[in-house]
Amino acid sequence: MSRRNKTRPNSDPPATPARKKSLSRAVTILLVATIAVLVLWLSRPQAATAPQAAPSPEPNVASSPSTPTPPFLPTVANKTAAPSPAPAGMVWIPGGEFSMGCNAACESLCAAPGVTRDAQPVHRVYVDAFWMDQTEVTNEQFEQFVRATGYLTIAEIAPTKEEFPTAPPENLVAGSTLFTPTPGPVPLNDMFQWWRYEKGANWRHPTGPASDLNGKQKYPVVHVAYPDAQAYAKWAGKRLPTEAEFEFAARGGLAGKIYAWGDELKPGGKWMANIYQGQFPVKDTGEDGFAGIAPVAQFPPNGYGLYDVAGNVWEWCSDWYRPDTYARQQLAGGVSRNPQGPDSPYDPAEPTEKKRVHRGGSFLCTDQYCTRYMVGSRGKGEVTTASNHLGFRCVQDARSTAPGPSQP
Ligand SMILES: [Ca+2]
Ligand SMILES: [Cu+2]
Repeated sequence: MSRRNKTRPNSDPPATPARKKSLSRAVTILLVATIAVLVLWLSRPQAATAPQAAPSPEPNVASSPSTPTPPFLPTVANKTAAPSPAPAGMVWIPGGEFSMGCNAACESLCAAPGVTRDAQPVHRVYVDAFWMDQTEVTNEQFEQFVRATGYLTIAEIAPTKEEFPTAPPENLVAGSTLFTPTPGPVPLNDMFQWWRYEKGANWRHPTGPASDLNGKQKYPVVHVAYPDAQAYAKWAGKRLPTEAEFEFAARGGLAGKIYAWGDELKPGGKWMANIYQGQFPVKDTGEDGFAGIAPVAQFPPNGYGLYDVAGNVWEWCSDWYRPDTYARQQLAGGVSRNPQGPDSPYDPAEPTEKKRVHRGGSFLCTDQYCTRYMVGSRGKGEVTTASNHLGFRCVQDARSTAPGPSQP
């Protein structure tokens, strides 16, 4: 229910408060709650007898040698060849067994303490083979869907008094969340300094009512809430990826690397993803070639031929978000097969919000604040909340390879 109460996009910053007035408090609550959850996990009887401990409640896992960190093991990809020619714009992801998550190496790179803690511990996961869109869904692809169906996204529909009885009437306007640079340096503890609810912002008007899609056909579609992404996927004969599918695919056959391409942020001095340079959130210097969002596929693809699995825009996954999902899987033991996520959402920072997983990070990710362009890290967002740095891509099961109508 957060989108009308001056929501913010729930992903890029480390915390996910949806309401402005509770923001700073929520950040504090998030940190405290995250630690509390970990403490609770450790105090569970199962945890005490588990062969491998749940994530440490210590503030700094990296510097705590007594905490066993499960190692990354090699990725064992299936050998099965693609059963048919690839549907247009999709690549074959062979599936297989891999080590999913982040270890202390991710944590130590992030300037926002604890932000990647929900991606621990590293645990073993198996996913079946599938097809995956090579790129994020673009404006021109989304437009085909809207033309064919007349679909209206959530950001285009004014909310009603019935839905939000306590919202002041002036807030009951269609719109979405928009990043706006600050005039000067600000403390990074209040993300409402750079996020605002923009009346009239939606996928056709990505930076507000005065903006349009001219020249942006190949840019990822943004301002899509979860049901919007789902509706597109269904129309295209596809579905949204699970979080495990996304990570298996994003790792591109590598194992335990910090980034989708390796362990070095800029191999040979070359930027590998559209992220943020310059002082956040004042000025994006665009050193990687793009200040702000970029057209899809401007950086080298990963090992499976996927573009922009890091940076550019966050991408919806189908799993509900919980910070302890991996800890639970670890405690269950063995290899987690085709995990679909928990049965219900829970984010201690905003316990009433229903959030699903975001993956990949965005053009706003920076080591000054949020390094979740790292391949094992996780994001999250309330399902009706969209923003100008959140998009999606689809997958298709190996057995149903009928090409959807959306791929020209
Ligand atoms: Ca950039
Ligand atoms: Cu980020």
